[in-house]
Amino acid sequence: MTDDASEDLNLRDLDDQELVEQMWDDLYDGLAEEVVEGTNILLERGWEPYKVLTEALVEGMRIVGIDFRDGILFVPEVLMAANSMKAGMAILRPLLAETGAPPQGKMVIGTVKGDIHDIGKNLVSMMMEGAGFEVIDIGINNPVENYLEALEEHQPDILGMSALLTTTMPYMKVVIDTLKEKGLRDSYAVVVGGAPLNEEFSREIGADYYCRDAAVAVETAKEIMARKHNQALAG
Ligand code: B1M
Repeated sequence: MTDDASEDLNLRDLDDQELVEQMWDDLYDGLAEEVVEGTNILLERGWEPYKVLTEALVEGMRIVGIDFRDGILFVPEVLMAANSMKAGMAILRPLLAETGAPPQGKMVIGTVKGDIHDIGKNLVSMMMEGAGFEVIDIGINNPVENYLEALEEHQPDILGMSALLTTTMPYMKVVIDTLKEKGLRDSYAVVVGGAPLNEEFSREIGADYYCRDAAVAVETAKEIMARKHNQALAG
């Protein structure tokens, strides 16, 4: 989509809606510098970081996802789009973490074995940090051993797992079953998420909560902590 006209384009000349649409194009084209510039301009114009995240970046990636599905975009292009999205997210991360929310609880989070998608997981981590949670992010492609190690080391309140592929989402059950075998299942609230998941799947594999997006993950995590405090008071 890059041409001479877009190279000459001054993003500051665009109104908010035009700028957001241009950012969708720039994300699609993998133009990280432009996505960063657009992110900064929207923030300068008083946009809340969460609004920039959802309306400019997440929506841009949704559009990329459609053309990836339809065979119009391929892995290398999508990887560039993902890197552009990450560049924009890097600007927003400290702003979202800076909310001054009181300390809440601790979460270990990771993408399951066989799966290297991490944008959604990173977004959940960012939003959770912003809500006052300590987040230990163990990255992508995690076998059950990695989860067990992190749980033992950090003793979190919540275990979060992310999966973006229909072929990798069943691995969440492997982790949950292993926790059961080791008598550890009840020590953690298990929260799962990722585009191909749903409530029913979450119930089937024995997770405690399915969250459709990062905002729901934060609300759910707060609920988990409130319940835990109430139980501690009652006990
Ligand atoms: Co992939 N990919 N990809 N990909 N990719 C999908 C997932 C796909 C749906 C695209 C498509 O065909 N339409 C498809 C899966 C189809 C399926 O399983 N049925 C697919 C495929 C097929 C593949 C490959 C197999 C392609 C290939 O190699 N031929 C390959 C697999 C690699 C692997 O993992 N082993 C692959 C590779 C890649 C890239 C590396 C190029 C890149 C990933 C880069 C990266 O993550 N660093 C990539 C991308 C970017 C996508 C799409 C386009 C976008 C994903 C994304 O980042 N979305 C995706 C299309 C789609 O999802 N529609 C696609 C934005 C992000 C904010 O949303 O991750 O859904 P999402 O997170 C959301 C919620 O799901 C939720 O909160 C977030 C929003 O707030 N959430 C949680 C997520 N985790 C959560 C955890 C929680 C709570 C909520 O609690 C713990």
